[in-house]
Amino acid sequence: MMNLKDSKVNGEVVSFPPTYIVVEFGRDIKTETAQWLVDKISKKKKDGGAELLVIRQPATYGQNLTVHVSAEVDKLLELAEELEIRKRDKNGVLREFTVDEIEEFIDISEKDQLLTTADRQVIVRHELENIRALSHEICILGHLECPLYEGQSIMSACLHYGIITQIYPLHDTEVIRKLGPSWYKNFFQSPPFEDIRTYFGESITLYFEFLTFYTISLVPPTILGFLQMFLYPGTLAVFSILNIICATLFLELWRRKCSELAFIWGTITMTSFDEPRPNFRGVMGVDAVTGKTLPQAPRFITHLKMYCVSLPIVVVCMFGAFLVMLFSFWVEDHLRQIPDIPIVMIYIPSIVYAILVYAMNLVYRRFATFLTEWENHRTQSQFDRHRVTKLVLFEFVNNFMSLFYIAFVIQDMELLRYQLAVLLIILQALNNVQEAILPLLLKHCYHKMNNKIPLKKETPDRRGSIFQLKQYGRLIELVGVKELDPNDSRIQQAITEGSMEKYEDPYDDYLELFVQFGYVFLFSSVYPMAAFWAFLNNFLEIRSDAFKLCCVNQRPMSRKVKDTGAWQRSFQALCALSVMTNCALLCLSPSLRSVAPDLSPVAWVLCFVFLEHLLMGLRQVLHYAIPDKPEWVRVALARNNFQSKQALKLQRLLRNRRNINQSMKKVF
Ligand SMILES: [Ca+2]
Ligand SMILES: [Ca+2]
Repeated sequence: MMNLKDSKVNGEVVSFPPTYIVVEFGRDIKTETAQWLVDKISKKKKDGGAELLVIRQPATYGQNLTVHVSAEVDKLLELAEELEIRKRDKNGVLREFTVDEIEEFIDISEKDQLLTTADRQVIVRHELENIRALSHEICILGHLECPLYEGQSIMSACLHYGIITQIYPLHDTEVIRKLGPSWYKNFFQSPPFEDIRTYFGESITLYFEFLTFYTISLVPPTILGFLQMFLYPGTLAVFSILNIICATLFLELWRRKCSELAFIWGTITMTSFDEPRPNFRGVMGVDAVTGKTLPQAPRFITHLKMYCVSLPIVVVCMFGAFLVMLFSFWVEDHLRQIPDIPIVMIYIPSIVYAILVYAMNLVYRRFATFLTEWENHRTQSQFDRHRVTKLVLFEFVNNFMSLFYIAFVIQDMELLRYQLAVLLIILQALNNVQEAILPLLLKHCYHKMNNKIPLKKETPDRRGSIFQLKQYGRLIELVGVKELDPNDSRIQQAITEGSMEKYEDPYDDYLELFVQFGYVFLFSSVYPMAAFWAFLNNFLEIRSDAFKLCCVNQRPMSRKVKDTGAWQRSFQALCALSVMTNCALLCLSPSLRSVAPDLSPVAWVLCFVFLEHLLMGLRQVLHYAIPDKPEWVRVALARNNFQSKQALKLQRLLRNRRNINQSMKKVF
């Protein structure tokens, strides 16, 4: 697997383990600040450091000061115990790893293979993020304008102030060379989930599990769609109802699958009392659950901020987006009424609207992240959940409101069908090009350009003007930090990957599926072929997203998750809404109306209410009939609980017996 790599520095061989995390500093970092940060990373824990290994990259033109962070195997194992990382022991039982019991997990000679690269990165990243400001450190050294409060994560603060430009893990080229092709070139096998989890971590694996599960779940609606279109055209009502049942079943079964996966991965026990996220602000205090000293902040303030400030703001933003949409329709309507207007003019409002939506999205995203940060959620999963909820509400207005308008205000079903077809066939295909192929082309061009201007290595005797040197970090002399061998392949790799696009979390990929799910199920009674096009796209999506992760983006940070969080709820809300829209569309459809032409409008409304309640009831029944966790997971969880209680009892018993024996000895 991974061996220690040797670097030669000034004749002496420096052995430096594989780089887990690369830290790139800002262009005009001060020497004292850089030294302070590097010391923090390598200092002993009792002095507020992280006890990690640091080595710097030799300065090259155009590159900021960059350091590689790593740790020795023994240190990683020790930290794995501290972080309560769960591993399978030799009997195949998943439990918390401890250094004392290492022989029960793996032979001591193979100890460097126990932790996956994803584990190692999580550990190193965690240690970096947990360098917290001490009580006397009121600002970042050398930067009075960047205040710190006690217990704040120094790395997060530096990222925030731009003192550190990025912190990223490096790809493991050997692993990716094997993993990539078995994943995106393999068209008729499910993705190698276990390998993906080992390399990318739980959060990304869960996305691919979800994508695969959803794609398979699209098969019944696709078949139903074909049957309805070509064999039984008069059965639209039956088709719509079956379609909604399919969607409901898919979401219920996914929940079960999710808890199975979370159990196997050992993440099912994650709670809101877990480790606070690095940006969590609070006064240092004793944690009520673990007794450790961690930042503490009352939860009710977060709730107050969420419901009294964020919620009204989000609603106003949604309303604003809705008004923009209405205005674009209104302008288009007016343009159509002008006689002899060139056809191009009519499309201008839609184009302007599309550009506006794009711009609004960009601004709103930053804003939503800022708001969620301000709400101060304790764990990463809470933060993600609340951020996603805010974003999804806004995206809902942008993506679906115009279709609602066409369906229920203009009531032009031909136009609606045409719009859906364009969105599902052309836009999805274009999106895949933009997602995976375009960045690759750009990267290719960038490299061609870059190769023409070779990176010049700076040698001590060929130093440029002071001005240039200041820019490229040569003047920054770090005490006690060794330098990588200039021929080390990690240097070029860090430079290349540092310029790649970041992949923060699978938010955009989930969003794509969310929007598609809406197109397929919200208006399925108008466009039954939607499921087929979605299926076709997702079949390619599994590959293009895999390709994107392996070849286009920076290696993402591995993250632990136990479920699809806010997405599960968003999909469920969409599913409930699709019951209403489909019932309404059916009650409006001329084919159904022709069955009973004498029915009064009131009777149709009653008909809608009856049908909608019936389906909602059915959804509820399915929800109760299918338990969230499969029986075996519940049994296994109960057994784990029981066993740990027994172990505690046994420990207590042994201790008591020892105490009694000792006191007996004293007596006699
Ligand atoms: Ca796509
Ligand atoms: Ca995607």
